Amino acid sequence: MLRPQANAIRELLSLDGVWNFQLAASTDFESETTWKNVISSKLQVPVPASYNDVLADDGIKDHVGWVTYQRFVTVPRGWAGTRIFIRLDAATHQGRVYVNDAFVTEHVGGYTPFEANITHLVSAGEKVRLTILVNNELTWDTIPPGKIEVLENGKRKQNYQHDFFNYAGLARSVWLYSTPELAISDVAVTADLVENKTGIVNFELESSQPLPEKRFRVSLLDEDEVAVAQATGGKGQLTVQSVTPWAPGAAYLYRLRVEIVSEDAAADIIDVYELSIGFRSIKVKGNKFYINEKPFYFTGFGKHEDSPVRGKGHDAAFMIHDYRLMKWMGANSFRTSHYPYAEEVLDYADRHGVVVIDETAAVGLHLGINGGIFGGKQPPTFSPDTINERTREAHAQNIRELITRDKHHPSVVMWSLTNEPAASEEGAREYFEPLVALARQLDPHRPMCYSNMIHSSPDADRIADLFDVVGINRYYGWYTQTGDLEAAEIMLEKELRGWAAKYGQPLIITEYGTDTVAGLHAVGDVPWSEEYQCRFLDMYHRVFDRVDSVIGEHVWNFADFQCPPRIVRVDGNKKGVFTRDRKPKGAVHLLRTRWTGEKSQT
Ligand code: BDP
Repeated sequence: MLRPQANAIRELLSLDGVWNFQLAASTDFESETTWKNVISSKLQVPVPASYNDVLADDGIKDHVGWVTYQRFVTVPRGWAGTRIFIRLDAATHQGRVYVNDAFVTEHVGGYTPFEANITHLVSAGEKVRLTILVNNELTWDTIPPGKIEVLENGKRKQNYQHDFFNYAGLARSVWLYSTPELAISDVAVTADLVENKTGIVNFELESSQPLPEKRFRVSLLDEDEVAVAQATGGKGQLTVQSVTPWAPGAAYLYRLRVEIVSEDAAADIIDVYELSIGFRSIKVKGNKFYINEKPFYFTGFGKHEDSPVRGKGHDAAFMIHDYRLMKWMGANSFRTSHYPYAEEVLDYADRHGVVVIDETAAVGLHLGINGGIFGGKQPPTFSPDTINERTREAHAQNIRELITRDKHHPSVVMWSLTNEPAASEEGAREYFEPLVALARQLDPHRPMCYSNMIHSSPDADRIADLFDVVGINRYYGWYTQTGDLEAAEIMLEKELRGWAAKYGQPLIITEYGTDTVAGLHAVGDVPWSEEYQCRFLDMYHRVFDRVDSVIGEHVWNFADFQCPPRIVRVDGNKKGVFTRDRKPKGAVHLLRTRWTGEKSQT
């Protein structure tokens, strides 16, 4: 599936804006008439945005089940004779699409795109009714998993193990687009950097109808629009002897231009599609991570797609602001914790040389993590009644969709297949082994990692050796040894040395941080104060600098973010070094000094 684009041949119509909205009454789609009715404009919501916080209504915010989005759109008159598609960049967590009265497609998985050819259902110049049903339910069959509980008052409540609010709806763009009848339907491409100077592109094209080789034309353009390599055919290789590499902080992008030309292979272009690529090499060797043959040390954050009012709605202003703040602090990288982010986020990282660890939505595969949710003794995580084969199939689908979607981005240097699973429980290895194998088959080039939690000590963990890099989320000095950084320092160092000794892989600290209330100051080690956050980070940095296998540090979190109501959270998780509206806490200056070497004004 190709991401839609507008160019001389293809057209793209954004359906972002205000849609009519209502809670859906039923899940019985055979008899349900929700999508056949015209929905009133009494309630309206913006797209892209999570709907939860926008309407200031708890009944909507906490609704468990389906909601309906609807709008009318006129198919452009000039699209006669083209193929017409509807594409959703995401529907969280399940979407069903209808054009007028006809069901078109459905998709489960809240953070990856899907589309459908609707040419047979619409005519150019015609006004059509688009209805999108979106479901926010999480079950043992979904990634992330969850469980719905029916309360005493009959209300349905969504429970889940992960620590961020279950925002839902159409948080990314919706598009109509056109392609010619005879079109490029897929472009698989890899870009390798050999010996730090030769660029090799392998490509494989698919078209909507079988075509002779001579009808495909491929060229590679540099940033000055100069064609540096060309080929004919649907499958092949381009070699560029001396390329400008893509490097962290020094991005250089080439454009792969793919064309279908007319039958006589003359200048007539029937279809064209362009993709940005970059040449860089990645390697894990010993306990180091190399980009373009140089050891790379990750500095940055675990992030969230989260902002006030719009929830997980993609917002270009917040995105660019976050990137600028990270650059100012000397952060060279981040992890898309805990799900695939909007594709625009990766485009920006490609363009600006930011390094990305790209994570699946497999978070919360650990039933022991949230004591209390299910009451009493926790059930085992991996069992036929909890995380089971169907969960694993959903996880596999998420891996397939993530890798297919993001494989061509030079900014993505590693896949993170899961966050904080029950890696020390029985069944963990059986669950993960085939998933790691699948990911390696889909992308034999990039390293794989996962982020583990405190229960998975080097002795207890059953899966770390399946991965190339071990991601470590640790909170000594916060959840344990609270307020005692001296004791925490000993524990942290002991554990990191344990990991280094056991497998010899590189270790990246994918989470460390403290909840911090902006403006709370204290002398001494007082948890929740800005000073404590600084002293905690400082202590961790001392330890990282002493352990050779540590190849990076991602503070948890870039900014405060919203969570479900819980007594350990005060209007959300406050571990950001920025507040939710991106005001700095004291820790940003400490990090800036460490990561840039410059003293920042406090
Ligand atoms: C880890 C999770 C992360 C949480 C964080 C925390 O990976 O999602 O927000 O801890 O507790 O367990 O703040």
